[in-house]
Amino acid sequence: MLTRRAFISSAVIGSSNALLTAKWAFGKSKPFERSLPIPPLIDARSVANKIGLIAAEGRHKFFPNQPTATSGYSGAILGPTLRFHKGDEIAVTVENKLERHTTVHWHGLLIPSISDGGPHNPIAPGTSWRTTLKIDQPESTAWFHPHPHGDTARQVYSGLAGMVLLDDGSSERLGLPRTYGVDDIPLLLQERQFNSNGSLRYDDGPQTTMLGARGDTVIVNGAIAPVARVPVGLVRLRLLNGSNARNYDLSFSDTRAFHVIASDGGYLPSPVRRTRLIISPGERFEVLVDFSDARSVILETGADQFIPMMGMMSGDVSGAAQIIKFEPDPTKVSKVHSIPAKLSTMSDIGRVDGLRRRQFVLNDHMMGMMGMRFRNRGLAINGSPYDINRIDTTVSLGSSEIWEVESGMMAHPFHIHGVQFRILSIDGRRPPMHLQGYKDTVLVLGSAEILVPFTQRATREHPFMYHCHILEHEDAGMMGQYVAT
Ligand SMILES: [Cu+2]
Repeated sequence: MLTRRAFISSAVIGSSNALLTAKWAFGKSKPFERSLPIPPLIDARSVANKIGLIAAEGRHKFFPNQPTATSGYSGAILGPTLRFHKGDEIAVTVENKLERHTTVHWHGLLIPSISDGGPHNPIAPGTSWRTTLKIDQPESTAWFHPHPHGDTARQVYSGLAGMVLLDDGSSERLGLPRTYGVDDIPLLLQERQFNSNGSLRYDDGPQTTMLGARGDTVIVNGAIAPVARVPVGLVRLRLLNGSNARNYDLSFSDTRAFHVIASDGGYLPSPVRRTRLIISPGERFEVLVDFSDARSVILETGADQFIPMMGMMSGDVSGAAQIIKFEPDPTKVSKVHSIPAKLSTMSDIGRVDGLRRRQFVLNDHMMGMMGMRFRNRGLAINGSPYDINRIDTTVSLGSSEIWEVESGMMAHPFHIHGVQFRILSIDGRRPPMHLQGYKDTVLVLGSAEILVPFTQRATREHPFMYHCHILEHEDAGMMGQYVAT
């Protein structure tokens, strides 16, 4: 088990000054023993663009000799990584062998809502769902996960999630690392809590609804404290935060810099040098890390500084942690040693005056409970908790709008289905460079203005969702529905 610094207590959570000094003081080092599991890759073209997934329960070994009950797609936990090529049509069949309804949402894909697995496309236990995904968007890292009405958090927590690599040939053209699992490594980050018998612990109480399910253990591709043997040279990490609620504040133990090359929707115009990177639930970033010095290094996270204070945290959760160790292996030949100066020709945002503006206020529990601002209690958007039978917003297909999103007391990762947007401002200021590319999820603490092009059809029968990607918030009502016709 990962140990945590004992002094991260509810008293310091929320106090950024205390966190800044406390952030780097780790407890005893972790036993990085287990090799990083790499989910099997299915290149859709190698199977005639026909993909079959089976959602089922399984048993996965987080701990030696102590299997844990989990769920996965065609395996005990998580799913295969799927590579889809631009221009192809992928026929997907999902068989539900779970004992509850599920769906499969293609997070980040630009597909019509009828093809997507939102709450309106449930798959009953023992049945199958067929869909066709027409891939027509830039190369990027997306993912898939359940999105059933009211049951998303538990299903993702139990292990249902997988990565999608959209491929348009750019990696080859740009000379980026692209050998899956060798120098192009998927890192699906999640936070879990375990009972002493090794079973996954999920508390049902109001604290979980309020703050989302959190834990004291970070898992990477389903493994605790793994070690990745990487080539001596440049390596690409595809970071996906698949946690229910936890934000990671990533950096390397030797404070080395790395380059962010892509956000949710694809490549940035040019690499952005960083030493820290915050990634919230639902977000993806691709980074290039230079292991040419052949030195081992650990990817770490600071404590989640976006948890509200008020002493609500019980236990030592979402604290600073060491996540994964990288051990460069001189016998692995690295093909890539230089970072391209230019990655994409992303268009300027252009004129935004005259565009329709809408406001979305994310009402969180604390305000609702105190009855300070809204009539209804609990989690909602613009005062209305999610109703599967109510359309909240209607946009015109082909138009662009500016959405102004305002948080409540805590930070919420706001996600919109079926779009890739651009962030115009965060709290009135231009976003940092690595957040200026295409996004489908933005962490909002305060306010954000986003420019959203609606290119995918969503009907009344199959509306798209917009919601907080803290999965317990989504399940409890911080979600709305929009139609694009
Ligand atoms: Cu939220």
